[in-house]
Amino acid sequence: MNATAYIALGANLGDRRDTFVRAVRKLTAEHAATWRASSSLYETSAVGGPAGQPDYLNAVVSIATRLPPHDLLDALLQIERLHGRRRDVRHGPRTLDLDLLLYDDCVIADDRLQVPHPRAHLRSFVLAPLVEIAPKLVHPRLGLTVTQLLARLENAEHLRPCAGPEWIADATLSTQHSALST
Ligand code: PH2
Ligand code: MG
Ligand code: MG
Repeated sequence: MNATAYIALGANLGDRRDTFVRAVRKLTAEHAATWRASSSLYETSAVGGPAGQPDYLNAVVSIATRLPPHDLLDALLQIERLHGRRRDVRHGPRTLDLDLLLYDDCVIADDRLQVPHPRAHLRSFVLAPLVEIAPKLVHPRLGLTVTQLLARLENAEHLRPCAGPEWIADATLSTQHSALST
């Protein structure tokens, strides 16, 4: 049975948009996942971490997947590594961050994985794209919709929309092409 998962994408190094496209393409091509929806791309100032970091590109996508949550986490970490992700400085600049935000209405808290993502409800660069694709989605731990959570945010970071949801077309099209050619 397929689960619905919501994944946040973030990057502030390299060709951020191209990285997003290739990451979604990889996830859907190789990891038993089907793309469902994607938000617009937003440019945001870095929150936390060392001062003077480049701006982030942020987005959220939803997928249907047969992977159990921990296997999906492994797939996301593997794709981060493929894009040269290093984990030396907390909240330091990164080529690619793939955060599992929600997995159906599961609540998971173990030493590897926390779902819903523990900071998702605090960050407008996560909530605003999530509201764009699933405004009625309920946060299973807090019992509020993502729209309500976004409205409650104080000091929300400013988001600059910089591409509509069609950025993903490159990723899904290529998945279809590669499916045809194999
Ligand atoms: N991710 C972080 C830390 N800070 N700031 C922005 N604007 N966007 C992010 O995705 C982000 C961040 C840790 O994952
Ligand atoms: Mg993150
Ligand atoms: Mg992360």
